[in-house]
Amino acid sequence: MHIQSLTGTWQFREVGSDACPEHGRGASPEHGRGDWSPAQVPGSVHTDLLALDLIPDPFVSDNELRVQWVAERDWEYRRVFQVAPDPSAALGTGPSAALGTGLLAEEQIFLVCDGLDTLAHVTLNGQPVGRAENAFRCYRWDVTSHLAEGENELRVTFSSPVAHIRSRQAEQPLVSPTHSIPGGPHLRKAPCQFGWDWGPQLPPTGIWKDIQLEGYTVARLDDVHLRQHHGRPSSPPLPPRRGKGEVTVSAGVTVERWQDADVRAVLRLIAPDGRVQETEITLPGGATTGTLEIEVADPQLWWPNGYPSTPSTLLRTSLLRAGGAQPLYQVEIALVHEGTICDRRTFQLGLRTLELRQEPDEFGTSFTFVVNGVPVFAKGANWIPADSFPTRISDDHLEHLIRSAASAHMNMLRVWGGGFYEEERFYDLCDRYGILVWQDFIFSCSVYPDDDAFFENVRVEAVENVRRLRHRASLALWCGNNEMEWGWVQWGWNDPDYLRYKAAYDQMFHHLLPGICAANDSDRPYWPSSPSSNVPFEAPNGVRAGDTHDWEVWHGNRPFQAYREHNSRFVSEFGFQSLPPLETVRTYADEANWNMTSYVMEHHQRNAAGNGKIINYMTDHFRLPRDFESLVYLTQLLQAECVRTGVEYWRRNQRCTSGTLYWQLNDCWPVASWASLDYFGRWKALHYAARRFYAPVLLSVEDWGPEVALHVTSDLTGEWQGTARWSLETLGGDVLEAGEEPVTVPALSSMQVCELDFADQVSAGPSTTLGTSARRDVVLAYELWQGDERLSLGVVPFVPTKHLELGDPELRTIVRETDEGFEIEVAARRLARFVWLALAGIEVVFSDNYFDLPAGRTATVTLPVLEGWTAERVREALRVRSLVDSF
Ligand code: BMA
Repeated sequence: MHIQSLTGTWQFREVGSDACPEHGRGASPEHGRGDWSPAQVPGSVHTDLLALDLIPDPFVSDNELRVQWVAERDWEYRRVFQVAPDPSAALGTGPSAALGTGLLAEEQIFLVCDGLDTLAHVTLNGQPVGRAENAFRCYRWDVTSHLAEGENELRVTFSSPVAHIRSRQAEQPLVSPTHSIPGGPHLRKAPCQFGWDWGPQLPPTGIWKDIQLEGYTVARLDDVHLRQHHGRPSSPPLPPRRGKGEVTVSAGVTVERWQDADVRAVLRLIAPDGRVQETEITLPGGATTGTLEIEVADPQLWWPNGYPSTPSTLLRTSLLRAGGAQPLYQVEIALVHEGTICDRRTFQLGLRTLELRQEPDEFGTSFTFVVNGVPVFAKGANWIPADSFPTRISDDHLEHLIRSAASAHMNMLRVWGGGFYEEERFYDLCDRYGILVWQDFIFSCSVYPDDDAFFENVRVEAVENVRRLRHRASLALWCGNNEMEWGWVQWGWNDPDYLRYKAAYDQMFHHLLPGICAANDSDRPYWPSSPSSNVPFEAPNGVRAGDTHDWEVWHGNRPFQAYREHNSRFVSEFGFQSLPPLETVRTYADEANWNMTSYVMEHHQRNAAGNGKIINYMTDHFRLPRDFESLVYLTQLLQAECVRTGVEYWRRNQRCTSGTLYWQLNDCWPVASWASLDYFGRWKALHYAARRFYAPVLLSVEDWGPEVALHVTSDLTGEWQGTARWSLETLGGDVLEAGEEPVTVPALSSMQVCELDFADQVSAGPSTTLGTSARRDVVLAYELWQGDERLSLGVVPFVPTKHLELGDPELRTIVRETDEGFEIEVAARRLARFVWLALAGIEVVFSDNYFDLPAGRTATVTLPVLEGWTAERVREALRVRSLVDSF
């Protein structure tokens, strides 16, 4: 086997219809048509033009509108490369020359394009090689007869995705989301790139994944199916296992052959501690399939983040996690012929069992992920593409996002169907950090074509992606699409003209895709749509079975408390928008536009009426802000409070509900949105709140006016014991009544600790001890303790926060340097709501932020080591504010 990578520096130019006979259309001449310029592969036209300063940054101001032409034109990429004549005659010393050495000596040479986005026509040395029309497929073309010794020229011509969907849409109008360029469903390309209610209309064009030449002579590995069998008899051909806890890894290999020679398939398993186990089989001449298996010595199980955990691990994980810690095995499969490796693949494997438990119960039918026999409450969020131009997402940024999810105690992300199947590095990180992946197939909020060619295109895409990802420990579920079953049932798509598309929907999501999953990944559950009840077209968003998207709050304008009327089995979407942090706003709007209703701020808000909704909810909760920075802060508090209200309720209600994935984790550009991490990865208030409301042991308060109930919810796999303390106190700290309760919570459960009725003290009527004005000066403060460690601290007011008589809390801080970084102690003389810490001149993630601090309490916040920083410098740079400073 020889591989010659073709990634790196290419050239590109704009072309006219003549250059792209397959999908061609005209292009106007003013943007350097005809001139070749340097390009990067993987990359895109937008990022290449940006690098050359030929377009303004589309994420700044309303520049998006100024670069619309880019996706409306056709573009051509070319690369001239050398291929060495034979193994003994390497050309030069450059990396590509060295890699190319020997390629021509192989009998079969393929051009392998892992991702072409999207409508591409490929030629090698002027001869057509192939066409691509699906950004989610890998294209593999035989170029043996096209490749020449010495210089070769590869050209990839892309026709405009926008022109394509426009003309297809004119012929065959299909439903697509209101915020998108109409017609997106006609093209197998990330739907949100045509625009979404949080995303710009900037569909990229280009070679967006690896591209390489692969040469073989004897055989290659066509497919490898890794499976694991845990401590139970498995179906033949695997022999029964001896006892519980034993794990066998099997690898089904399929080989493509050009010679009938005997080949050996070798399976190597490298344990997390480096121990190697190896086995092999011989595939005699002509044989194309075989199965290898290894019984894993002392198997170490993979677990979702936070599992299994006990009270002692709880205290250790309360620190910000520095890196993933899941035990991962490396698997290597090699195909060997006469001592030479013909082909080789490597995989990262986590050992675990996984099941989606759906059993009848008093609430309907359960929907619970069970890993290694332990029912897991899914805590997480929805994942969207991390950049409108995905090829520029750095490894560090991607890891920051996944690590941030894990730091907030998340154990599941849903790769939403409006983006794309993610790259290997995404799943590598999810494996490492213990993040389960709910994987949608890429269909969202639309009606899709029903013709055979479209179905065949999707079939190949689905088989490829299922086979690519099925070995992943993190992969928990295949889901047909986003919100399309709901669309058919409730969004008025049932027009008689559309019946044929409904039949196609039924065929695609209830037959074709589940069939592909069953045939290629029978170890993983398939779910028809999100949301769905699993009974076609029956109550897709119903609360008795399956998952739900709860948009009553936000889209339906209902108050936050309305979540408590929604007894879902699994909430896979719900959420609330906020503005991104000021530093992020600064990247797209200059100070003159720092106003919620300015043109630029509205341009960076894609949900019609979104800003109005935020202000509307704000008037329910907070006083109107004194300046723009305070506005940003308040929008983030609202978002955090909203999602907290939902999650705390559903975690309390975990006998019924088995998971919450809020909408959405991240952003693809700087914008007002539902994300808790903004485009740059900055933590909004919601992300800090998630770190509290997703904590393994949670004290939450069910508040219905003067009556409240304290609950403790535990995800620990063992019993938890501790103490809940509460006090009814004035904002200045005078305690009116206080109490404490010892708490013992059984594993994986939630329980009410106590019910408190403060009607005599705080009800609105005239007979109360405290009059109306006093209710504005009193809160319930609560704390949860494990031994002498305080796990959480919070407050519940009895009036809307806007009516609290907050005064200056006189916040005082002490900064200390520690072995692990810095420690900041914050103390309040009066109640401080939503204490907000920042360091001027540096971006940091604190261990906690935007938290409540009742009078007389101290909170300790930690910071990692900051290169070149001393305690003195932290002290000087520290900014501490709270709610009272916002109005
Ligand atoms: C959900 C998602 C997205 C959308 C979000 C916010 O329904 O599936 O389509 O962006 O709501 O409206």
